[in-house]
Formats: sequence, structure tokens, C-alpha cells
Amino acid sequence: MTDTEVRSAAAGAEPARAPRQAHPLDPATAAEFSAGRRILADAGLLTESVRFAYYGLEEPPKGDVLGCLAAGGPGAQPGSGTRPGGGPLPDRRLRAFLIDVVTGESADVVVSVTRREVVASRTLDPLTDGQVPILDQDFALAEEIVHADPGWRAAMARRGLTDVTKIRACPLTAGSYGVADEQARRMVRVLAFVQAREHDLAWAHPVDGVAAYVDLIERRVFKLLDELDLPVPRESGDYDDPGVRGPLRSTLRPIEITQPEGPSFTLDGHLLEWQGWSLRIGFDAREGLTLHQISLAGDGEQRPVIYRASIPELVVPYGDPAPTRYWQNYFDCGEYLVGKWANSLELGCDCLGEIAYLDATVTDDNGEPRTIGNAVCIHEEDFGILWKHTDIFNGSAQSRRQRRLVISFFSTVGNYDYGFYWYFYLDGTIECEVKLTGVLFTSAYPGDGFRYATQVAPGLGAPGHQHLFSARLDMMVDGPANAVDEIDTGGLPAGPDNPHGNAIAQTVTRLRTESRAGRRAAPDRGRLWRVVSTERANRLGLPTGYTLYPEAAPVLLAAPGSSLYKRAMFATNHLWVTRYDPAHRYPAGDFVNQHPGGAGIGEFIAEDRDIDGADVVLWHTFGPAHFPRPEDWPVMPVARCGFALKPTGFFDRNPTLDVPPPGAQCHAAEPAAPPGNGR
Ligand SMILES: [Cu+2]
Repeated sequence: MTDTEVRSAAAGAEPARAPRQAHPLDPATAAEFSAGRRILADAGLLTESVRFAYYGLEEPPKGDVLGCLAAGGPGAQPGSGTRPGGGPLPDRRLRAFLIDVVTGESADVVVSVTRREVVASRTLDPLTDGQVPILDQDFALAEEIVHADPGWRAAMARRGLTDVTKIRACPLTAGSYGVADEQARRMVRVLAFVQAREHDLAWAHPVDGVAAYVDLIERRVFKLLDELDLPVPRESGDYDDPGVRGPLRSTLRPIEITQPEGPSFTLDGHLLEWQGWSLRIGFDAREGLTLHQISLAGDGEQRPVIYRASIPELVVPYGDPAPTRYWQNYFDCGEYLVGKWANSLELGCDCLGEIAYLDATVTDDNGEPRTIGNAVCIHEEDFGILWKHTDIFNGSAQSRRQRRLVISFFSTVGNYDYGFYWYFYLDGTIECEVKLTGVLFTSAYPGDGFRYATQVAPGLGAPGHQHLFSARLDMMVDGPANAVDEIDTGGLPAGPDNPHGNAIAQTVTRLRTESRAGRRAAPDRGRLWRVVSTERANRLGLPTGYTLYPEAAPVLLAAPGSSLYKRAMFATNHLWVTRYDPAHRYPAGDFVNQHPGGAGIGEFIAEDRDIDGADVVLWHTFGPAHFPRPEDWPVMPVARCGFALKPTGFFDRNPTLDVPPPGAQCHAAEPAAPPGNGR
């Protein structure tokens, strides 16, 4: 993968106006997207039939950003928001995946908005690179193509479905199975759902057994599978319909969240500060929310913890082996761009309390900026007890309230809705939680004993599947020199050193190289992974650290050797550790749609570099294996998954002793008489 240097044809032409200099990690602005688009157009790369399948900030390498900040560039002083001057600022660059929808030719292009030129361009080879992500227009196009196809219409008519305007078509990513007539085509596989009324919930009425394979460039169905004929489930799933949901309950009294003095955080541009925490907020069409330069005050200074945190991939593999379904596995970031489908959040509906919102700027198929208002929600929450003790000897009775800073966004990708929440706590804990809701992907239920789906309504099945998220955590615990230890806790066998068999001990194993750092969780041993500084120690002489607490749900369940196993290798372990490389951004590779596999993590660890005392990136796989419940239908109550990172020896003691009691009544002013009858 060698990028070729390309000189812009715009040199000497009317220059695009350079937008105001941003912090190197600020998200791309509408003005920058427009400027980049003009540079691409001037370079002759945007003909009438060229579309943008992805368009986003090409972040500068970490070294360039840190170098700029050390030299006093923007953000060097928290809250400054202006450029004190001195530091060489990295170029503002944008990356675009372009596709000519007439020829099918795709390219990966980088443009410097600062220098007003195209700096790299590479034409993709569909056999080895696969395809760029799904376009917005592919949704309507896929439906148009199947509606016009005589074979597909005949298959529908055989099922009594003669009015195709009442059939919705889903353009589903195709995967890569080495099938001759699928090679090198830009294609989707289309499953259909009946929407008899305008407000009907189509997912309740799957037309099972028919799959149309659509070539998006030739704009035709090139293969039609018509395998089995199960009745279309009839029961309405329209949960907005009073006839379906029943009368609304009237017994819930209001809960109001008030913060009469306002919230305790400050937001200056994209710099967020709260209770010693400092971080920058980014947003990208592919990854959604990205968090940068997370640091925490301690020992009189601002101490780095994570350089960059995001969820750059999530794959949802389905487990029904039917010929019309075996290929169902969706990479929602790499194939559909989860950030592009972010919701605009509503105060009082999606977020309660004193909320600060950030808009997100993404682009449409033509690379024109589109603003998603209120895409990112920032607020504080009370989170119950922080610590509490009633002392039996000195009578002290103290309680403190925990609080967290919440940064979140919600994205709708097809039938599912995902809420991505990052929490920062007073005690230094960081949590990532994904809330899974929306509507199940459905099938017709063939009958009792069918193993691959749950019957969720009469004749309606919901196939078992997984949601496997990959968190990319570019760690920087007290600086870039870090190492990762695996920590197991277990009971020791009885013996001369343990005569009563009660001994419990921890086993600490340093993960020394990339190939040996592909690890699985072990809940029976309470397995944890600790990222430690190899340069800084606490007052007890132990390295300062942050510990990853995994949830330990099953990793990828697809069989080794399967196409999906190769394409979603990142999901075959709960943890990978790699040495930082600016090119290693996406765990399933840069190009995921129809990619034959082997990209991403497998490539990243191929050199088997040393990771002990290095600048390390953690890739953590999490998320549930989901065999739906009837209660998940017709709309699913939120299911949660995620992980926590807790300071471990990062502080010298509990860092929250200075949190005041929440009210005078919470403080036992006079020591009470010791309890008990010891007199
Ligand atoms: Cu699910």
C-alpha cells in the first residue's frame, strides 16, 4: 500500500480560502470540507459521477500533535483556545474515499486544506481492498433496482405480494465469500419486508427465503435466491399504535433534575474540563465520538491517561446458516459509518439535566457538509454513593455522593440504535458503555425446535447474533512509556505454604510482544489487564497504572477458517496490544466492505514488536451474544455492555477525600458513642 504523491492541479489557480486555524484534533468543519472538496474538484478528481463514501479529518500523527503542543501550539494551555504561537502546526488534512458510481473505480485520497493540494491518492483494487462503504444513495437505489426486477417481482407475487410499493428493501453488506460471480463487484444483498401501511413497522413482516444480490454499478439484480416459502408474519409491531401498545400508563410522577448553580464542567470549543479531568471532543463520520488527550489532575500537575479513545469498529454477525442469511454480518463503522447516522438529541427526551450539546459535521454523498445538530450530549449525573462509612470505634458517620461526567451520542444503523456513552468519575474511573436498543432484525420462524432464532411474536423469528465492539485505547498513562500486565486472581493449592488451603494470590504476567498480547478474558480468574507507566512510580514504589476491567462475553463465535473469522479477526480475542502506529486506526482494516479478510489487527501484529515500555494501543473487544427475548420485541429495552478503566496506584490513596458532604445533615458533627456492649 504505497501512496503516490500527487500535485494539485489547483496550484496557481484561484486558491480556496484557508479556514481559521483549528486545534490539530478539532473535528473537520463545514468550511474545511468545502475547501477540501474544491481542491479535489480542481485536481480533476470529482467528475459528475464521483461520490464520497467517506470524508473526514486525517488526524496528524501523535508525535506531530504532541510536538506542536509542547512548543506552545493551540491547546498547550488548557482553556486558552488560541494559538500562543511558536509551535509548528500540523497541516489540516482530510481523507476521502471516492467512488465513481458509473465505472465503480474507487480511490483513497488525502488533501491538505492548509497547503491547498492533494497530497496522496491511491486507486483501490476491489479484489484485495474490497469496496468503499455504503453510500446514502444505495438505500433508495437498492429498493429501486429490486422493485424493477422481474424475477424478484415474480418471487414476491408467488407470496401474494403484488404491490411492490409496499415492500421495503434493505441493502445489506455482502461480505466476501470467494464466489466467482461476486468477485470484484460492488454489491449488496437485499432482504425484503412488507410495509402495508405508511406507519407500519416493516421489521414485523419479513419476506423470508428471498435474497436479491444487487450489483450497485450495473444497477441490476445479478442473482436471486428463492429458497423457502414461509408465511410473512402478520401481527403488527407498530409500537406507536395505541391498538398495539394499549393505553399509556398514568402512574409515573415527574422526576426533574435541577442544577440551580449550573453544571460543574466547562466547555471551551472542543476542550472539556471537569473536576480535574481534561479532554478534547472529536467527531468523525466513521467512528462517531472520539475523545482525545484525556488527562487527570494529580500531584499538582495534569497527568495524561489516554491519548485517544474511540470505538472504531463494531460487527454484528448473525448465526442463521440458511442460504439466504449466512452472510449477515454488518461492520457498522467500516461498512455503514456509524457517525454519519448520529441522531440529533432532544433535551428532556434523550438527555436530562443541564446539558451542553455539540453539533457534528459530516458530509453527504457529494462531499457537501451536513450538520447534525445536538449530536453529542455532555452532562453531569449523580451516581449514588461514592464512599460511606460508619465507624464502630470513633463514631464517624460519613457519606459522599459519586458523580460522573457523561459524554454520549446515539446512532441509528438500520434496525438497531446504539448509544455510545463515556463516563468520567470523581475517583478517576473511566467507563465506556454502549446502550443497544431499537428493533431486532427479523426472520420468519419456521417452527418449534428451530435453533438459530427466538420466536418473538407469532411466526416471527429473531436470529441469534453478536454485537462485537472494538474499543481503540491509545494509552498514555503518565506519558508514552507504558507496558501491559495480565493479572489473574486465584486460590492456591493446599500444601506446606498453604496448610489450610485459604491462600489467594495474584499472578502478574507482562505481555511483552504483540503476538503474545492477543488475550481472552478469564472470568473464573477475575482476569484484568493493567497498563502501567514504566517511568513513574507512586509513593509506594509501584508503577502508576490504569486497569482494564472486561465484561468477558463470548468472543467471535464464527468458526475458525470462516470468511468472517478472517474479516473480523479483531473480535477473536478480548484484548490486543500493539505499538502505536499512526496508520493503525481501524481493527478490521481501512476498507471493510467486501474485504476478503486479513486486514487490521492481523497486519498490525505481524512484526511482533516489543510492547514493554513502549507507546501502546489497546484494542478491547466487548459486547453481548444476543439471543433475543420475547421482551425485546417490538422495540428493545436498552441492553448494556462496556468496560471500565480504573486508576491503580495512579494515585497514592483515595483521591476523593476532599469531596465535601452533600449537605449539612449528612455530616455527623459530633462523634457518636461507640456502639456495642463492650462495657
Ligand atoms: Cu442484538
